[in-house]
Amino acid sequence: MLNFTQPDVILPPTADDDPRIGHLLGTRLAGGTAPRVVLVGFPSDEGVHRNGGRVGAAGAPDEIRRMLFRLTPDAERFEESVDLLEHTLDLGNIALSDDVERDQALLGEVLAPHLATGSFVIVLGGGHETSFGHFQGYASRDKPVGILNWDAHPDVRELQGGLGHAGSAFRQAILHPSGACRQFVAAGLLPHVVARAHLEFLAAHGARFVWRRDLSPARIDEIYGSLEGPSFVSFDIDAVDQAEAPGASSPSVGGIPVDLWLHAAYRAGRTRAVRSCDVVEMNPVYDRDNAAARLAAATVWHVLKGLVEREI
Ligand SMILES: [Mn+2]
Repeated sequence: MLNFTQPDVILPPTADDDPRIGHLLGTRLAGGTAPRVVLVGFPSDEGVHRNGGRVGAAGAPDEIRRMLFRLTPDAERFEESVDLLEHTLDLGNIALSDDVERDQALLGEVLAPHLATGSFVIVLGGGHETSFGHFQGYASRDKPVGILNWDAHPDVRELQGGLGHAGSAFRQAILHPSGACRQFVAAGLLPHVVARAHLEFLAAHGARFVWRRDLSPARIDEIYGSLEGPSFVSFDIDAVDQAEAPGASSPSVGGIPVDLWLHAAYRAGRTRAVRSCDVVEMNPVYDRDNAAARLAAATVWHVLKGLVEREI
């Protein structure tokens, strides 16, 4: 049974000559036509708990919305940006059970029909267990998919007692019996927080990784250019340096600077192969002055900017 809760977010002030995103979303959706973009919250952190991390990411979807709804449409491409927002459907947050496997299957069920009709899907997580549910939106319909994960860690850790968690999402996708995961790239890795065994796992499965120190705008473009087919992109906020994203389940020092991160978000929207994305591991409990929530909101904003500029 699918259940959604409506976001608990007070809309910001708005004005005709200074409209804000929260007032534009979904205002021109017509019955029978697929939304151009679908937003959905996955308020889960049980996978973080299982992984021994700091819980709190379950509160992220509404904190991200709170910051996103205050932003303006893209001032550089105003009309097109407004049009995209007016055709964006916010489904709210999926009502979860804290049974991670069941919740992930539920997320897959919610996403599959939207992915099938060609809406661009943006999932607001949740811990990184969000991404295995996201993957099921493809795998449950036998749709092969590539995955690009922006993260300090590759998240291919072993299961614990046969159970998945926030650190195992991509091991589960890569080993999934459907074979639906046909490409995996982890980008932004930090050698001081990555187990060598996980790099060996990637190599053994034909997956690629890129260290954070090797990233530049050109390298990021090249990574997007290497996507071989329909793909989803995962944005783990812990890939960004802790100074700029203090509200993360598992923060890291030496992470990606904000300008490169937002470029990666923009390219996700711009790149035709990319069909969906998720923003995960934002943790409001540890955030300072909403810095990580604002960063997560700006991540979504840059994906939307890229969508406006996407060449069809
Ligand atoms: Mn992660």
